[in-house]
Amino acid sequence: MERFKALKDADPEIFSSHLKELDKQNNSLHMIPSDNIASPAVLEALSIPAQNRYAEGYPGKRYYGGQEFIDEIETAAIERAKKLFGAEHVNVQPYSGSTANQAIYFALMDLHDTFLGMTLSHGGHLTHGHFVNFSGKHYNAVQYGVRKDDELIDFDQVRRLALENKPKIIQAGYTAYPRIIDFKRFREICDDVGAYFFIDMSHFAGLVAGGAYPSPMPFADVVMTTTHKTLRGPRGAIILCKQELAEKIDKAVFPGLQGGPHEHTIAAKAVCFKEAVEPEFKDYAHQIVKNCKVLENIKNNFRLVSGGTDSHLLLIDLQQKLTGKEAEKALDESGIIVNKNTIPFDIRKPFDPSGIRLGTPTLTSRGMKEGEMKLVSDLIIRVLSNHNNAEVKQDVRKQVIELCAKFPVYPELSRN
Ligand code: DSN
Repeated sequence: MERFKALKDADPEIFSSHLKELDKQNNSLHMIPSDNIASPAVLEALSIPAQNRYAEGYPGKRYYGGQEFIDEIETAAIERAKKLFGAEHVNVQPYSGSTANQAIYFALMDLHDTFLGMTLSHGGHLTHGHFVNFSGKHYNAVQYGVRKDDELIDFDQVRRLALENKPKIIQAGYTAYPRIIDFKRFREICDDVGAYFFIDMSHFAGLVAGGAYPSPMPFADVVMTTTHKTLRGPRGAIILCKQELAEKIDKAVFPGLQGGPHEHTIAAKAVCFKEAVEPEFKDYAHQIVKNCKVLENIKNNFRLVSGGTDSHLLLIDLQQKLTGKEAEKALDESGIIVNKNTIPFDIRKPFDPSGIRLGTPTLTSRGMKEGEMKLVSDLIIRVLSNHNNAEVKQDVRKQVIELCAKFPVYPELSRN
């Protein structure tokens, strides 16, 4: 059967947008570090008819009948995630990282309780306590950051804020921190003040699964990860925790926050966990980091926050030679997709900050290695150094298309 034939016939408008997006993914270098390319098996799982069912509750304890096969799917996802990460308990129902984080706070704190999280502009996330987000409005979110001199986590500040504020939770795990996090130091501070240690490993979970980044599991009380970033599964999230917190976490997810679980997405999560124990996934995870290390070349022309990377992402300080917004636009015009990003102690505003964030998960999933990354870093430097030069951008665009043609995205998908 022709792929997406029913969609093409029923809704040519959406089908056409889908084809254009597929072409964009194929003909550009996607370097937003939270993006990736899910496998065809994950995409297929997302379209199975399990999507038709309501299944409030958990396997064996549902509020609706006829759930034996839905239970099979969810139990497989739970068991596979437990094995993959060495977790005592896993909840696979969260719709997204934001609702998963909300569930964790809901489970472990009362309204207006205090927690410590990293400030957004130093690499945190809105749900780590930003004042515009529920996490900053419903709780007393005390924010820590990185040191000015080396842009690494300021553990003296974390300890001081923890002692002063006696938080219920200390949160670590970020969206724009290129370095390895010292989980042990956080654990020690948590123990000193009697706080739960919560790690949001969304960005690096695939690296953990593949052994390319230390596992937070031995140190954490609760860990959350989205399943679509380096883990390369469907959009969604899971919560992993110690058995003693299992009931609190499960009750917070359902009935606390969510309704019917998205069982087709849970099936796709199960597929992703199966893929992530394969030897090829280890190679992929290590290759992500190796590829990112090659991009450190960029530091010959632009300053890298913290001087480089140990992970899948880099943060470039454009040093006022151009703004983040200008850089994002110039790279986009050249076929390289990145996102503007604040840098620690940024003097500019988030909508046009001083930096850009980029990473290697998507290019690694396409099969690119160190040789291609050297070319990619040269192209990025060329565009950033000539961001107003249309000829340069056109030439880079041509080179990007040539490179992309060698590493097609979903070649098996019909374009008719
Ligand atoms: N929006 C994600 C990111 O880009 O890092 C975090 O949720």
